[in-house]
Amino acid sequence: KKKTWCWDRYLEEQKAIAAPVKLFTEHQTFPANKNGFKVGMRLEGIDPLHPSMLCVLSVAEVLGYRIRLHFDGFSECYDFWANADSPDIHAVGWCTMTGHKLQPPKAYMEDGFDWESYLTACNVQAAPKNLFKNQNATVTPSGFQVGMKLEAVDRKNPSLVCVASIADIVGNRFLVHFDNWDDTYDYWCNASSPHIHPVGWCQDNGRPLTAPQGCPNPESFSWEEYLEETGTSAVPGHAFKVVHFDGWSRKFD
Ligand code: MLY
Repeated sequence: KKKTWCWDRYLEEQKAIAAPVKLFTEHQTFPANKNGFKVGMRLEGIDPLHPSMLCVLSVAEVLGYRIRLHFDGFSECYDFWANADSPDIHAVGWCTMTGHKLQPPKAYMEDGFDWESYLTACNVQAAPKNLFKNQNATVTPSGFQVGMKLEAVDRKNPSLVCVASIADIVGNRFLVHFDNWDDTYDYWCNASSPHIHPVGWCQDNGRPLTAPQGCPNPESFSWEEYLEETGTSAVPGHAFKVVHFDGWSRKFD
């Protein structure tokens, strides 16, 4: 007779112990509705597959400290899970307040969308502002400005370090975008991310730098020329918070 799998026997066989429950925060332990989000509430949030876009979302499911978010008007197959304190979600009105474009529900793509009439028409509630824990991270990382260039790991192709730009800044995080690539490669990180480096890092470390897509001579890419051509500047070296080893160039500081 086939025995069913169970933790006790598995741990015994593996001569392993379970990580003690006390190591976990209460949010990581057992499902209990410890967050105030309720199914049906509306909010604004980053699309994980297009991190440059903020979209109209609704809470589809609540499980412990996790919430399943749904893109209004789109298939459930795009739903995703987030922690209730995720920095990727914001209260209704946040986009307008911060000058971000909000991607409306599918049916509202053509005609104008506004939250007030939408909430009334659908007879639904906006998630109350006090549920969003991330709104006080307002300290802008010093030195980073939208449009500045850097060298960044392509997290979908982690062996590549590529020519990238700062595409957006929110609180202490910024959006890394790869020059001439679509936004599906974009990611949000902060100044202490291990995935980002100052202009000149690849050269100083004898590693190949992936030039922008469509660059006529990717082999002979030169930062000096590229910055000049695009009228942009490099993120200053001192803005990066990752520990730099002795001997790494600071020529762009
Ligand atoms: N093999 C992939 C590599 C894409 C790399 C994109 N990075 C640089 C943002 C392709 O050519 O589609």
